[in-house]
Amino acid sequence: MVVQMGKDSPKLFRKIYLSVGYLNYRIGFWRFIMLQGKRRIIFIIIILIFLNPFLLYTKVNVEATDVKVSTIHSIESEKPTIDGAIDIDEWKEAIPLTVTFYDLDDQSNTLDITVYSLFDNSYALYLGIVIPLEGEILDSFLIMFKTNATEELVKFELSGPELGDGHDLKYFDPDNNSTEDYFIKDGGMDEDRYSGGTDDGTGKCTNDSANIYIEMAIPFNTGDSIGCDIAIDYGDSVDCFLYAYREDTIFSQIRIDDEETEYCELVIEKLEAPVLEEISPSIDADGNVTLEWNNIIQADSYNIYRETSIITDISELTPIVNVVDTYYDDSNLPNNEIYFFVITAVNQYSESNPSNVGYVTVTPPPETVTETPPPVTETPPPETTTQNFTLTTTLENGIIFGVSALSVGVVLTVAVVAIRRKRLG
Ligand SMILES: [Ca+2]
Ligand SMILES: [Ca+2]
Ligand SMILES: [Ca+2]
Repeated sequence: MVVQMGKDSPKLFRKIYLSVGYLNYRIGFWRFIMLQGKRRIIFIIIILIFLNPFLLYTKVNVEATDVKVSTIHSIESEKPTIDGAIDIDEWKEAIPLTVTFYDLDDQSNTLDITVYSLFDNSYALYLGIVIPLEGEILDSFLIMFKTNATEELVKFELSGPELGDGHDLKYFDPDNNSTEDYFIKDGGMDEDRYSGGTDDGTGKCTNDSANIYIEMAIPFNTGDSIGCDIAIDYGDSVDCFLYAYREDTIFSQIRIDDEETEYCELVIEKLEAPVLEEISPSIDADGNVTLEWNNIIQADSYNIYRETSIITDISELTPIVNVVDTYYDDSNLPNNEIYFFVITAVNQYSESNPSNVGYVTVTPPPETVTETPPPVTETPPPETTTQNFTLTTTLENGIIFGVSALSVGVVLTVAVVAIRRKRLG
């Protein structure tokens, strides 16, 4: 079932059909194939004339018209009660963001709404919306999430802006005081539950004389592959485009004069997991090791987990210690074990995913044999003398050598050889 948005004002988001020029182009193409020579050239000219609207059509489709203007920081918190009352206590962690809406017909007429966002550990996203009423009645509030990466949030067609196909859309209806789950199909809104999907998300509103207050809860991931729902996780972000019908006025993030669409990036600000540095040395001899990791901006402290088997899940583990610094000296670890460590970042609301696993082997150093070194006897260097003197010796054959003291060893050897030769002879 395709539903037109607003009461009876479908002019903004009505389905556009292909231009006449485009159809002419398609027909002309086949004719062109069958033509020859001069008639073909004439036909090219005719086709170019007909193509003109098509070229315009193409041009407006390829231009980037989505412009990010702000970030909705979704903060981890306790779950707010979705009753339409934006209670200060339940939304105290949220960071209020002002989003400017522009009257589609008179862009100088703007409306500033306030957006809050939280999430909790049940994988649900919460939105708090405050829309000034200024004496009027809100007909609907809509938030469209970009769930088709290849489609712009809003396209500017010849007939005007049109929602991009395949995006998830949560529609808040004050009359029924409920949220309905849609997606964009052929430029129109199609309800998930009528297209084989499931109706996901809840919402409630209250109002006073000044504002309407809306609270919505949206699952991170519905598993609904037909209704084009968001599928996000901690740390993810998703682009979204907001708009509202207040009485007969369409207020949206569309900048009609510039053919642009402002949008917000919504970030699920889950605490980032620290990165544990490699433990050095990886074989430790004294059982004292130092762990170091990076600083996580939103963390108040860090949990340290240590096990003697590899850590794949910390849900059943108890940290050995919680520290505020980005290092820890673990000491007196018993010998002959491998120790595995992971670190998590912690703040008031949450604990990050575990870091990478660091490990160290603690083993005593090999026994050292204490050998007694031999006594060192220092021999004083021989005195060198420069005084020459003559050694005279008388050998058996009567040869007399006269040598200097510096060459006496050589000469004595020569002398012995001489004696042996004499005996052999
Ligand atoms: Ca509430
Ligand atoms: Ca759905
Ligand atoms: Ca949907």
